[in-house]
Amino acid sequence: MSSERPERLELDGAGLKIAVACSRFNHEVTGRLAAAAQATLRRQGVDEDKILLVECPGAFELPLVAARLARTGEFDAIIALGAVIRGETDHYELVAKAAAEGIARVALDTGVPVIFGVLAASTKEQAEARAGGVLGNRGEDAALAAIEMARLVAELARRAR
Ligand code: INI
Repeated sequence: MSSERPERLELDGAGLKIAVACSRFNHEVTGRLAAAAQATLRRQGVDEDKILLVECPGAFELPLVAARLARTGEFDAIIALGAVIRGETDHYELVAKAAAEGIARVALDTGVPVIFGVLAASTKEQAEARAGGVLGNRGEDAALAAIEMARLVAELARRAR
């Protein structure tokens, strides 16, 4: 667990339904993000059968997958996981920007929390450090953020009634 934000261990996932959208590009990294996200959801009380894992080719495709999942109306939150690693070209920048902007847009357009769990790193080593290495696992952070946002959005909707 990284120390970038305070831990919310009391977060209760019971009764929530959460989708994990995970891109396969750099799968050695994204597989670890997805495993940690799913394990954290279960640890926080989300039922195994209320967790849906969906894979897609790369981080660029995550916004569309998240949008489709959000529009089913079935999920309390969606976790988008990917790893964008700088290569020799500007492709990295384009993919990272499209993923970040697209994921933010899906959340705002649908009202369903979509958690940004896409690592952007200069090297594979940097990405690995954040996928179960010395800097924690962003998949775990993303799962906690998903539960927190699912609860918060539900509470805000109740208050608005
Ligand atoms: N996709 C990633 O998830 N990470 C990367 O680092 C990456 N790079 O660097 O190319 C990447 N490219 C593929 C992209 O996400 C799409 O899958 C592809 O362009 C097809 O639309």
